[in-house]
Amino acid sequence: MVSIPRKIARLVAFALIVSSILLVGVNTGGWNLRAGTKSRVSGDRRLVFSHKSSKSPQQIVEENYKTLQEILKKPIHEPKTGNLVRPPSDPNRYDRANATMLVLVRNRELGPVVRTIKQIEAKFNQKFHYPYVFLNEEPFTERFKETIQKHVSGEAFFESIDKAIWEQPKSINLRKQADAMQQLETENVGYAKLVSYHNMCRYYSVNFYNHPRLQQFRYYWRFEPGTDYYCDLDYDVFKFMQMNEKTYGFVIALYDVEQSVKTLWPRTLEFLAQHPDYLHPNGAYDFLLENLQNPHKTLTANGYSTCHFWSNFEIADMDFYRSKPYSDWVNFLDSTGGFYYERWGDAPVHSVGVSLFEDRDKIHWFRDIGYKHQPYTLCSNRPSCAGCKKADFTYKHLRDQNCLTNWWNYEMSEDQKNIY
Ligand SMILES: Nc1nc2c(ncn2[C@@H]2O[C@H](COP(=O)(O)OP(=O)(O)O)[C@@H](O)[C@H]2O)c(=O)[nH]1
Ligand SMILES: [Mg+2]
Repeated sequence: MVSIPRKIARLVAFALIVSSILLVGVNTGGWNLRAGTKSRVSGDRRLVFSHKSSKSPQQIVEENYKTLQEILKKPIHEPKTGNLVRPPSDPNRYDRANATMLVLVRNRELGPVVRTIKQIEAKFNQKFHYPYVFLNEEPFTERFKETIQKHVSGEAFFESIDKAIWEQPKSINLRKQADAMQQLETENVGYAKLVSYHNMCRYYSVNFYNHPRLQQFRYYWRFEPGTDYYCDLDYDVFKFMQMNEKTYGFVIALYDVEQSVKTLWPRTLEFLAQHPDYLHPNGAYDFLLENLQNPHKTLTANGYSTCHFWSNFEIADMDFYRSKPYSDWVNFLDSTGGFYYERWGDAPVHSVGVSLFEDRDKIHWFRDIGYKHQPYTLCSNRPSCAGCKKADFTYKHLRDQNCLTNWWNYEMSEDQKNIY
């Protein structure tokens, strides 16, 4: 047995104490939660992470990375659900799911967005002709619209975002915000002082699914300019979500910059104390509470592992965001100003929301979609994936950012693990 370095052991102990204090504060709500067990509802009322390890965080990083590589090296093809909908012979007469491709983008990102659209079309959408929704707080230029039209097979909607919804609320205390942004910058948090980035994170967390154009849609595939898609998809991923009752689909799972989400979890616990009935009995609590691989992150984020699904690719059901638990929660979060006094990202917000309020079996890891957003790539061993290095997640010094193995170890059922 290797002993944990003393400094880290102290941090872990402190984290446990802090989180217990927080938990005691909210455990009067009387909800039932499992604690590290796989039973649906346990008699234990504490929202705690109960897994222990005698290994050091560094050893866990290495072990988890090795596990990730082993998983990715295993040859796979498609989900073995037996109900995959194949490309129609005439996509123009295809009865599509109620779904859209979705991107928030600036006019100046035309080149990178076209590059990504070409890949999405070649791998998937030329076979199905799903529409696209382009969102922007500025009007799209004619050049942007005309160029896009040449590359999309489905209908394109170019939509403005109401400035009153996009911009930061008047209730934000400007002095407090300036001090907080300065502090974040001192801590090297990216985009600390870029208000537009905070607006973007807030918009994708709290507002996008209420955009008038998106009202007509249920599912969306979010993409970003400059991202890469490597694998052919020969089934309708939206119908896959619908027919298999999936709410949220992702490819990459990571830890976050802990200073950006210091109070996201404490605020969430305050909310849960008022709404314990919103919690799903089969939520992905271990994913949210893990503290073994990066204990300093869980400590700084006051009990939240910072693990999240990387939302720059996601396929999800907006009816979930429109439901009372998620929308009440994000409106509460918004009222605290945390999108501006900290730099809460939409990725942790979507991830915490879906992990608390949805059945974890409805969260799907799309192992067959090879994907890259700098600096992370995820590519399985699939013959129809081309151009990506398989089982090579990122640069060596960033391997500790991998949180997918936690998802695999703590949250995936055997059925989920064997779906490919
Ligand atoms: N319209 C608009 N889109 C934005 C703005 N800021 C970011 N985005 C978009 O939001 C997404 C995330 O931004 P990005 O710069 O890629 O953030 P990162 O991936 O976290 O580094 C991308 O699709 C951007 O094009 C903005 O101020 N206006
Ligand atoms: Mg990006």
